[in-house]
Amino acid sequence: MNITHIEHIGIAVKSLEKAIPYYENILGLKCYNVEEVADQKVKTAFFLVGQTKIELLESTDPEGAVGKFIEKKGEGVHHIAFATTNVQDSLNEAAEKGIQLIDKVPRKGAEGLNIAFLHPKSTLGVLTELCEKPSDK
Ligand code: CMX
Repeated sequence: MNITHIEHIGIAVKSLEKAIPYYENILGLKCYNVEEVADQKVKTAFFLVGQTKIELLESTDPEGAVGKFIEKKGEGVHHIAFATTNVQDSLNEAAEKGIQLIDKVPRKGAEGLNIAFLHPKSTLGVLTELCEKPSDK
């Protein structure tokens, strides 16, 4: 699949306003970007830890993926995102190996990345995102 590193860990929170101070004041990280991703029905906040980001996710719609997740499971780790050199190739490979895809083709995610998700029912319960910087191609 050509996975290079963990791009980010997505964490569902009820409120960015309440969650950001924990990451800044207790963990000592700096929130460097807050961005709404309308397509995904979330508002996101990013922190950099080495090469990996923490992405906090606040739902903007109770019927969205994060809204439903918080309603069912509460706050917590929502997904892991792996950086790959080519998301479409990785999706094709996963599909060939019998993994259920949520996205058959990449779409635009936060920070301009090309992203796609694998279904948690075929990835041992972990919602898995594959992502790629457009310039990586
Ligand atoms: N991790 C693990 N399991 C999850 C999950 C998650 N994040 N979200 C849902 N599930 C499980 C549920 O617990 C449920 O399991 P059971 O059937 O055993 O109860 C099952 O998946 C179905 O869940 P659901 O609440 O009925 O939700 P849907 O089937 O409508 O959608 C999913 C589930 C994964 C297809 C949907 O959340 C999705 O498309 N996710 C990808 C997009 C996304 O998460 N976007 C937000 C982040 C965007 C960003 O990072 O910018």
